[in-house]
Amino acid sequence: MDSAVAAGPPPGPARPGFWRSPLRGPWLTAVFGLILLFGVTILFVTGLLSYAAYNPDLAAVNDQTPGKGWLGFYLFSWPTSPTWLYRVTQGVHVVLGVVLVPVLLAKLWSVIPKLFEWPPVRSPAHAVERLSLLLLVGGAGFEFATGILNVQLHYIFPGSFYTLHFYGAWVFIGAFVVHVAFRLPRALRAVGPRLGEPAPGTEQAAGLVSPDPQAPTISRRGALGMVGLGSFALLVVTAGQSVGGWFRQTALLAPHGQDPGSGPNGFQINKTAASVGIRASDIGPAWRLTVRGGGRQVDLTYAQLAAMTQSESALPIACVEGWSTPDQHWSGVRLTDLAALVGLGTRTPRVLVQSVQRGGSFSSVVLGDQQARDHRSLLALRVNGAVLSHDHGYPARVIVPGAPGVHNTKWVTRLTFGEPA
Ligand SMILES: Nc1nc2c(c(=O)[nH]1)N[C@H]1C(S)=C(S)[C@@H](COP(=O)(O)O)O[C@H]1N2
Ligand SMILES: [Mo]
Repeated sequence: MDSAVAAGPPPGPARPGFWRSPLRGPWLTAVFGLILLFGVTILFVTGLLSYAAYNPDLAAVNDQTPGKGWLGFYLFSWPTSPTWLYRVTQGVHVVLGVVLVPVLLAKLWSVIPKLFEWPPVRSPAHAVERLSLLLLVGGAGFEFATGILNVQLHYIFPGSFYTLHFYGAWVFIGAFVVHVAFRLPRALRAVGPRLGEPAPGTEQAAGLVSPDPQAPTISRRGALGMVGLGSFALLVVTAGQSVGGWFRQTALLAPHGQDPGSGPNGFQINKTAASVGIRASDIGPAWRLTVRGGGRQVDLTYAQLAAMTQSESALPIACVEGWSTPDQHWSGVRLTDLAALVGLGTRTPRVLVQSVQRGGSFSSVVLGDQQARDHRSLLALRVNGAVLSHDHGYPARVIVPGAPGVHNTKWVTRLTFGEPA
């Protein structure tokens, strides 16, 4: 090893003179790092919230990450108010994730010379540090890549996206915390005392500054501005799908398109009836709603359901993919009124909701007591004054306040109150 060190790094990226950008230095790296510290913290918290919102502890049909063990220590029952709760937490998660991509790439670019550090391993402590960097960089790449593929390509990892993104998040955040603990003091020194000027004496120490820089073609502030502009451009072309309504037209990167159609049913459709194999016979005159609970069962035709008291709720749909709709005006039968049919009205318990759809991870879901009991929770028959379209869940769909879109099961045929016990 000693002779290898004495001989110096091999030709190529391990030589200090190989990297010649005059922009690299502790200040630029620290600014990107501090932005990521703030952004990643928000991503992590909103990501954990999203997992909690799925009611994973209620039932196997809800939990897509079995075996979470004590990683689920923080779970709580997701509130139904404010009605826009998940719309905001998940909109922030997805939009921020997209907007931070240029910052992440710029941060990685700014520290590339360190990737080729020579010798690769100096001591056991150095080996541990480099391994943690592998988890940090690999974890960041993995989380951003799986997240973006999911929102853009609409579940290319059937069923396993949650598992990958969830466990990936814990690995990444572990490495992130270690990294921040070691580097935060240095980063703060590099941006102080005055933002915009590298603090004297810190440049060489960090090993980021080229010993043989090329002439600059842009200033560091200019480079920062370019990255900011990139992030801003991404914000402008993605945020519209989280805001929904008119703003959807601005969401040029929205995977489901900018125009969800017009009329009362003219809002985003997650999966069309055809795409999940709903047959005309499933939702034709033979369709029944079965309500079970407390040892009783009631079967209702569409006409009987429509003859019950119809209640109204203005509620959004907010998908895990980050898109959402503004409030739609739903009308239908309250879940508490349906529970009352089997004698459970006053203390409506959790409910297993099942659709006519065969298979597919969203064909059934368990709603918590707080969701089933909320007077705004409906089995909706109509939206914005019209009968539900086939694609929005005709003859009947669930709509609950504050929850992820996945809780709003379409083409419902069975409600089992108190299940699983
Ligand atoms: N049966 C069934 N219900 C479902 C789904 C599904 O695939 N099948 N998708 C869910 C998801 S993930 C969302 S975001 C909402 C979207 O409702 P929309 O298509 O009416 O906008 O429906 C939910 N209900
Ligand atoms: Mo969704």
